Amino acid sequence: MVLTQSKGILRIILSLAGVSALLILFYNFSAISGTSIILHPDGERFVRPAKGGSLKGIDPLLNPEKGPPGKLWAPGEANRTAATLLSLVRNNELDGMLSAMRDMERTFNHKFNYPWTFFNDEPFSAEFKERTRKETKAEVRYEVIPKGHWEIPSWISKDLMAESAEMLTEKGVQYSKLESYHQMCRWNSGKFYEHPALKDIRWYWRVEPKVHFFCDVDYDVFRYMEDNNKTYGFVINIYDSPESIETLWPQTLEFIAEHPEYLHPNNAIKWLTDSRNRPLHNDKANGYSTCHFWSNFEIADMTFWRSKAYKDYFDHLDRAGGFFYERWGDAPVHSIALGLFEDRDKIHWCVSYSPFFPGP
Ligand SMILES: Nc1nc2c(ncn2[C@@H]2O[C@H](COP(=O)(O)OP(=O)(O)OP(=O)(O)O)[C@@H](O)[C@H]2O)c(=O)[nH]1
Ligand SMILES: *[C@@H]1O[C@H](CO)[C@@H](O)[C@H](O)[C@H]1NC(C)=O
Ligand SMILES: *[C@@H]1O[C@H](CO)[C@@H](O)[C@H](O)[C@H]1NC(C)=O
Repeated sequence: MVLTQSKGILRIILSLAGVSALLILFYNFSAISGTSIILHPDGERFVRPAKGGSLKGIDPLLNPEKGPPGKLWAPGEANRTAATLLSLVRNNELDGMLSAMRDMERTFNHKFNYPWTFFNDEPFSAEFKERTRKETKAEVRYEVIPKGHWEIPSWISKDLMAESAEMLTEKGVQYSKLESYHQMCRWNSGKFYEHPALKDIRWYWRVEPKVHFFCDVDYDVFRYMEDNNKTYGFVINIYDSPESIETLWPQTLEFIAEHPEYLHPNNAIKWLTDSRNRPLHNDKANGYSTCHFWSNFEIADMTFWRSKAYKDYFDHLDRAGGFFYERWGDAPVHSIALGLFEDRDKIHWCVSYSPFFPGP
């Protein structure tokens, strides 16, 4: 993402889900035969590595450290922006959270001291608070999610939900029967930025339990985003399980038909609707490539989520019910909204430093 260059990017990617991310990457790059071009949301085309995109033989750690171009603010050089490190986490994920915090503090935050904001659908335990607080010099806040933001909305039919979960499970959609997973996806899609604790905060960096950050980041990443007018930073995009979002794109088209004014003239619809790389995905998802920014890592400007366009879009999706009758994830929802309603030049991937994607 922003923070970096090949080295940082790859380390973060590798760390995001450790070996599983690696496998997914490997799968993505090696499974597609024929085409050697992929589309990036900023509209550029990137050529796959000559060897077919295998990770073999590429050691990102040997590449020299470079930052993104432009002025980078070192620790102490400028005031902090209105930003927070943000985690939705359960009490029983304390160990994973501590390890993620240690990495984040060691590589970045001990130099900048951005506050941490922890969210939970139930109160944090004394142990959780005590032990997480010890990992940072920065301010730490523990917030309970209001019931109105978390509970399954009144217009959702529990019977229909249970039936749908059966069908989704048959189709192999992970977590279909886990109600809280649906609630988590909905909250991450359209609710978190409305929490009163974030009222005066513009930027967040999502940190999930058990993620790793290996690379030192010596400049203020949030300020970089702000100075360069970026809305969203990501490290990787991957294909979703089309079975989990069969009506997401049709619902989106319905919304656009009602609100053509929200489409940004410099949007990334070609990336969203690409059917060359994964024709079957596009087909099963009814016109959406299913390619999405993996939201386990994201740095974003909440001004975008708080805009009228996004709010109307989220409300439309929420009414349609797919967070519960299907298993719409926050990642495809965020990605589609950014791809349609935001200037694609404001979506930031430090791809030019990545050895995977030598420039065209
Ligand atoms: N407090 C709370 N946090 C949750 C709940 N469900 C998920 N989370 C958090 O939300 C984040 C994502 O949840 P995961 O279950 O890991 O979802 P995921 O990342 O799609 O799943 P995997 O990649 O398969 O691990 C994690 O940080 C969890 O701690 C919940 O019911 N309550
Ligand atoms: C930080 O903010 C304070 C108070 O607003 C201001 O006086 C100071 O000049 C700022 N420092 C920098 C380095 O911008
Ligand atoms: C960011 O946007 C502002 C306001 O539109 C503009 O003045 C500035 O030049 C932009 N900065 C960059 C780096 O594009």
